[in-house]
Amino acid sequence: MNREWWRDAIVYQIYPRSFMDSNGDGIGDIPGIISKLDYIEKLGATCIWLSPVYASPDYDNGYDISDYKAIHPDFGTMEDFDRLVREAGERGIKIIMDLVINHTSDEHEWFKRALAGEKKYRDYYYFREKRNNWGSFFGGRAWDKVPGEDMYYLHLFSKKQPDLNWHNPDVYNEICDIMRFWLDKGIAGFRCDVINVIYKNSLDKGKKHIALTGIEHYLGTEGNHEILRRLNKDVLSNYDCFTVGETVFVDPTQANLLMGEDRKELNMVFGFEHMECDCRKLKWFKRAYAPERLISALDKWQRECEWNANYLENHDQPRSVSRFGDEENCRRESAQMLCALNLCLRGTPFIYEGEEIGMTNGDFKKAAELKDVESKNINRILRRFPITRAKRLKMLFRTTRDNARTPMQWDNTAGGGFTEGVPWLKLNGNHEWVNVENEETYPDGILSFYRKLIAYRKNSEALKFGDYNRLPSEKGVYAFERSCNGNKVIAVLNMNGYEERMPAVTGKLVISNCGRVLSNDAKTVMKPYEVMIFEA
Ligand code: TEU
Ligand code: CA
Repeated sequence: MNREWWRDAIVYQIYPRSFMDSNGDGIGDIPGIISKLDYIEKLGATCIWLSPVYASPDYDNGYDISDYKAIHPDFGTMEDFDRLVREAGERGIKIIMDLVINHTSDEHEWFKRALAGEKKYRDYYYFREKRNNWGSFFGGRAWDKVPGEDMYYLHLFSKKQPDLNWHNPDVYNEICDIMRFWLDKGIAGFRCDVINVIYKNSLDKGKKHIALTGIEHYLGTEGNHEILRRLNKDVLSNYDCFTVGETVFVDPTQANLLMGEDRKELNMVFGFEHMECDCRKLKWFKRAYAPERLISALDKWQRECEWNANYLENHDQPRSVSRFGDEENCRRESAQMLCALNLCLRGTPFIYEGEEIGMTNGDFKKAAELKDVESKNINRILRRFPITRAKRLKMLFRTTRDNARTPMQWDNTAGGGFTEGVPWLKLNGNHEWVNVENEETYPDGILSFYRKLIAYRKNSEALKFGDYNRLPSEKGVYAFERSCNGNKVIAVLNMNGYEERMPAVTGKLVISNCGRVLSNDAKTVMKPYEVMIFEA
C-alpha cells in the first residue's frame, strides 16, 4: 500500500450553513469559516471537507446545484472561496469539496433549457412518457410530471433534483470540465455524493423493495465503475488529490470494487453498514442500539477492506453521542470513547463539526421547526397513517437529518456564537453548556481529548498505518491492536453504559478518559464508556 498524504489526513467536515455566520443573516458562510481556521488547525485537522457551497435554490441545502462554477451568495464570493483555499493552505490544511453529479437542481440552466425544449439538454436528463415504479430515497415516487407536458422526469432524490443521464457523453464532458475548474483552484479532491448510483442500466420496472423499488437497475452497475475509471484517468490522475465516495448500500466486496488500489476508481468509500446498527436497513425501521452490532460491522469492514473512510457522524446522521453514547449521564465519557473509536481504527478519520465538543441531537418540539426536505416529505407521508401526533413527531425527531445540522455551538450567548442574528435552524438549547468556549476551560474535556488523541495519532506509525487485529473481550467492549514495524498500539473501549470486565492486555497505558493513573496497574473493571490506549 502506498502511503499517500490522504491516508494519514485528519478530515474535518464543515456544513457551511451551520458552521459560522459572519454577517448576521443567520446563515453560516465562507468568511465565517476563515475566521475559524485557527480553531481547526488547533484541533489538528489537516483537511476540510466542505459540504456544497455552490449556487443552489437550497431545496436540499446545496445538494441541488444550479451552477457548479458559482459560489452561493449566502456563502460569499469566489474571492472568499479563493481566500479560504489560500489561508487554509497556509496552515497546512487542504480542502476537498462535494461533487454532486447524480443530479442537478431543476433550476440548473441545463434543466431549464431542457424544459424549454432544447433537444441537446433534453438528453442530459431522463424524460419519459410513462413513469416506472421506482421509489425515491426521500420517500414517494422517483418520477414527477413535467409542468405543462404529458411527460415525466426521473429524480432519485427530491423532485427538485432531476437525475443526470450518464449515458450522454456531453454530460461526462461537462462534469470533467467542472472538476478541473475546482482542482485548478487548488482543492485537494472530492467527496462524491451517492456516487454508486449515477449510471442507470435501464429504466425497467423494479422489483418490489421496502423503500427503494428499482435499485437493482442502478446500484453499482458496471457502467458506473467504468465512468469512475474514466473520470480518474481523464481528470483526477492529473492532480495530487483524492476521492471519497458516498456509496449507499454497499458491502465490503462491492466497496473493494470501488476503491481497490488496482481498480483506479475511488480512493476510499463511506460504508453505511455500521450506521444500520440501530435500525433495519433503513433508519425508519428502528431497533434498539446494541454496541455489539456496531462493533461487528466496524470489525467486518476493518478486516475485509484494505482501507476505510472512518466516520461516526455527518450531515445526514444523528449525533453519535445521542445515538451510541449517553448524552444525559455520560456525555463526556461517551463522546471521548467515540473519538477514540474513530481515531484508532485503520483508515482516514472524518470528524463532523461539533462532534469534537460532543454536540447532541437537536431539541426540536414542533414539526415546523424542521427544515430538512426529507423530513418534510416523511411528515407528509406519515400524516396519512393512523398514528398519533406524538408518535409521528417522535419518529420525525429521531430520524431527521436536522439533528446534525443545528448551528455550531461556539459559546453560551443567544446566538451560540454562531450568529448575531436569527439562526436558519433552531440552535440547541444546550449551547448554554455544550460549547467550544466552555470546552476550552476543561483540560479533561471532550475537545482536549480530541486534540490530544489527534496529536498522538500523528506521531504513531501504528495508528496511522498499522495492521488491525481484534482482541478477545466481553460483549460491548471493543479491543483491538494496531501494529506496524514492531510498534504496537492497543485500544480498549467499553462501549457499554455499564461496567464491564477488562480484557487481558499488556502494555503501557498512554491515554485514558476516566481518571486512570497512567501506569501498568492491574485493571480489572472498566467504567461505563471507559477508553484505555496502550503502547506495547
Ligand atoms: O445522501 C444520500 C443518501 O443516501 C441520504 O440522502 C440518505 O438517503 C438519507 O440521509 C437517509 O436519511 C447524499 C447527501 O449526503 C445528502 O445530504 C443529500 O440529500 C443526498 O445525497 C442527495 O444529494
Ligand atoms: Ca452569513
